[in-house]
Amino acid sequence: NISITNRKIEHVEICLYENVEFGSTLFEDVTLIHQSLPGFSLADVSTTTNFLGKKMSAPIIITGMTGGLPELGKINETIAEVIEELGLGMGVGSQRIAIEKKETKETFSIVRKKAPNSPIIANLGAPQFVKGYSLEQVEEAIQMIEADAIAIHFNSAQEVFQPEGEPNYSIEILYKLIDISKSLKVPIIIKESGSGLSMEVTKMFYENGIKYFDTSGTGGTSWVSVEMYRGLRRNNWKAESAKLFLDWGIPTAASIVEVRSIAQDGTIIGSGGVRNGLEVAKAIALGADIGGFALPALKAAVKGKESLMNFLKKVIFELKVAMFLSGNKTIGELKKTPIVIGKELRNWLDSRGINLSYYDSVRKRR
Ligand code: FMN
Repeated sequence: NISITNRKIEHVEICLYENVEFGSTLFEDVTLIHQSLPGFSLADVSTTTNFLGKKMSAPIIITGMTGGLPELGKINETIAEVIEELGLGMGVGSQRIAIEKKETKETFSIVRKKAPNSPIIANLGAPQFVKGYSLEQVEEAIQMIEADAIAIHFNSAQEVFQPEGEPNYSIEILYKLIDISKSLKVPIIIKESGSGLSMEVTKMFYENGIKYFDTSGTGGTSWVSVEMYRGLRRNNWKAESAKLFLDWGIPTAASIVEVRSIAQDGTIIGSGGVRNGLEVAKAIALGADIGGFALPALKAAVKGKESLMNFLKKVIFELKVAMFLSGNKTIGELKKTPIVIGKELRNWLDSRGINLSYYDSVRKRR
């Protein structure tokens, strides 16, 4: 049986060298309205935002990916240095490895050392809560990096196709997380990992006081595909079925609408296939508070600090241009900006019983 450390290296290697992006975000169905006379100059656009009690220069985070081995700790370190310098935020990858092997803690705690002032998000997997994880492990993960929040990732589609996966997603996870959330000083973020959060799942948590969500919808990294590549290498019979589910899930734009229509007062990270600053602007106009990137940040970070810095500066520039051209000086204004919703996304809303004009008032009321 492959060890958890080898698996992590293989995941990163596959994400870097294979095509792992499938499906659509449906961001192509979101259009911001051009305003010929914005009434201010590009330099006046302000992207500052508050997130988890901290001020950020732009509503952008790198979502949790890695840690657990020296090479992976190095990736965390690079991301931390860059986001601290730019005034953004980040998550770390699943900290299960550091809870089980204490000697790997440093590959996570380096993040807080390099980013003392930025919002940092801890990470554990939902299936661990069926196997005995409780408040103790959650507090350990948070303390390890002095986190401002902890993301609990849901990855049922990955578990199904992972050759050694354990797709056990009993309802006990819900009860445990609600219970744990009541004793924590920082919020729990309910996070998908590429298949998108639905209204139904959002409701389970939101009605019980958990108010942070990370959509991680389809259109970006497909974990079904990552496990398919691993399965093909091992001649695992499940790999063939994985092909059928490569784009399984809720497109990111649809997931943002689903989550916001329930969590009207919640904080939403729009992620999954977000690839540029224009898409961050679209995510926010549609109902998200923050845009999240994983794969493109990994690809840039392995090339070094400057490469990631340049990528994120480009994203911030594109966000500013989208705000300028749509006449929005602040992120607060962007949340209320008019949008046009195209056919497929409109059809998604219709089929899900979300009334378009009702939703328009929901997304703007924030
Ligand atoms: N999500 C987690 O919540 N925990 C993880 O440990 C984790 N590991 C990841 C490792 C890699 C190499 C990548 C690419 C993603 C990982 N993710 C993990 C999922 C991302 O946070 C994100 O939700 C997903 O990749 C979709 O975003 P993207 O399309 O921008 O990559």
